[in-house]
Amino acid sequence: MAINLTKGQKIDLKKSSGEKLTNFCVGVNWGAIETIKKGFFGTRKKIEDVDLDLSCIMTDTNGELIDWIYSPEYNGFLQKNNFPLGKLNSKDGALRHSGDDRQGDVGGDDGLDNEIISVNLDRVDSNVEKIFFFLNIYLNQGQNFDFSHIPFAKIRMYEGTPSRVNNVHSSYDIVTDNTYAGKGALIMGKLYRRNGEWKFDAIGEPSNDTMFLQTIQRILKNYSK
Ligand SMILES: [Ca+2]
Ligand SMILES: [Ca+2]
Repeated sequence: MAINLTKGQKIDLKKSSGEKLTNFCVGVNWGAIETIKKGFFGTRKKIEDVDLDLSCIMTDTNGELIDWIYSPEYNGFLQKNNFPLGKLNSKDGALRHSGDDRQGDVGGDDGLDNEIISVNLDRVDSNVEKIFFFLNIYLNQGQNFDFSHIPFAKIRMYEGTPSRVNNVHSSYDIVTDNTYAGKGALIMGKLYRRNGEWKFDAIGEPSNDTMFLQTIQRILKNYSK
């Protein structure tokens, strides 16, 4: 049975068989906003793209940023402002992002996650103490919505690949939780080492950050030390 995560819940990374869970995916599944417009010539469907960005950062025992995964789509801006450029793989090769999805599912839930970070805990650099996962809505010009407007948005940890879900370990539903209404960013949770084992803490802190750089600052200030 998959665990329904709640804010602040700490869980062991164990399979139902009791074995350690070391290879898994952290994925987010969401839909575009589809509305039916009634007009003089009948009804038509309006589709508004929803660009969620799943990212993560890694910190060391001092809480300092030592690695990151976020979209290279923002590199023009990042370069101009002297921030580290976006990339889809961690330096140690332990975490890999499936790539940027800028629309969300159209025509209903396809059952697959739109952005996925694959994790192999056995390959994580020994200097990495914590791995934080977070989610931001990227709003194009003229767009104005928050988590509560998205038809569905679910985060889960599962065994499998970006295109195949074998076994769901845990999940949480963003849009049906009132905590996330009016918010466009979310610190989902962290993987952390404790006595030689990896554990997961479902932080679940929403915010109004309009860019992922603000969310990174928030994590480094409040959670990484
Ligand atoms: Ca995206
Ligand atoms: Ca999907």
